[in-house]
Amino acid sequence: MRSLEKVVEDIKSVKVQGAKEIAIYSLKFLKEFCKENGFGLKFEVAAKVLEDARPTAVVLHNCLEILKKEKRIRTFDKLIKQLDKATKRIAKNGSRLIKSGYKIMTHCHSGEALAVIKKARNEGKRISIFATITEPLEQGVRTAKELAKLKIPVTLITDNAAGFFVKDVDCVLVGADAIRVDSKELINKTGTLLLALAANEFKKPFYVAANTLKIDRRKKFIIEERPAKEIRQELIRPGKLEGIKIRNPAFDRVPLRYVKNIITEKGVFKPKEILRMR
Ligand code: RUB
Repeated sequence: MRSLEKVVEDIKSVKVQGAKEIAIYSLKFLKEFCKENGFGLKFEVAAKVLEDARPTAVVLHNCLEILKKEKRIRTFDKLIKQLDKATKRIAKNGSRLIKSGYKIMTHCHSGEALAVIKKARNEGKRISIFATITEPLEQGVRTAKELAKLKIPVTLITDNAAGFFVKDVDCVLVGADAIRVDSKELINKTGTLLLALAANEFKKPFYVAANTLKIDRRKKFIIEERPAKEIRQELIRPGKLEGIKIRNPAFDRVPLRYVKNIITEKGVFKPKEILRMR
């Protein structure tokens, strides 16, 4: 069994990334941990450490709430299965929005958004993708590589060029770390807000692929700020930026009015329908 420290390190360093994958990776670890240690204080501490590793995404939190109530080992498998099944349904539901010939813009690396793209392609639709590099960690390159491997035509662009190219696409499709009920916001990788604004300006549908465990009713909510050292190394070498403060938030807050539809495992919904979901 991997140590808790190693699992946390894999998550913090973004070796494991994307809200769903982070939740599944943590659940797999906690399942083995609970087999040895039960659901007592040790579990609570380990769960909290994992939740705090990437505190913005809500899936793991929602899964832990269920586990704390049910306190059963088989709940881990149930939740992992539920998340994987949700992705398949999201793919199917989302693909209905994608027509053959569509150009789609995406941002960062979202397993759920990618599942929609892959499904559309598997259904024989001719589609092509614009993927933003996604500064500073360049997760969009991973997206582009994954698509290229599947022979899905993909163009990699800088984040700054998203506004330039958005007028040429048919829709924008991104994932979600959380859908905040109280503030009526989509939370996703930094850069998502500017993309949503640009898409709305050019009247391009802005779609979000998100399972319903991403609905976020937490009272306490923080946007993770990541270390300055993730910003280009040549810029932050000692002496280069003296007297300059660097900030590196990991996620954007996007008002849901900019989102046309949220694609979930239960169907495709308007944001206000998601907010009413129990
Ligand atoms: C990833 C990101 C993804 C969401 C959804 O950010 O913003 O769009 O997490 O991913 P990071 P998924 O790389 O910082 O984790 O659809 O895979 O749950």
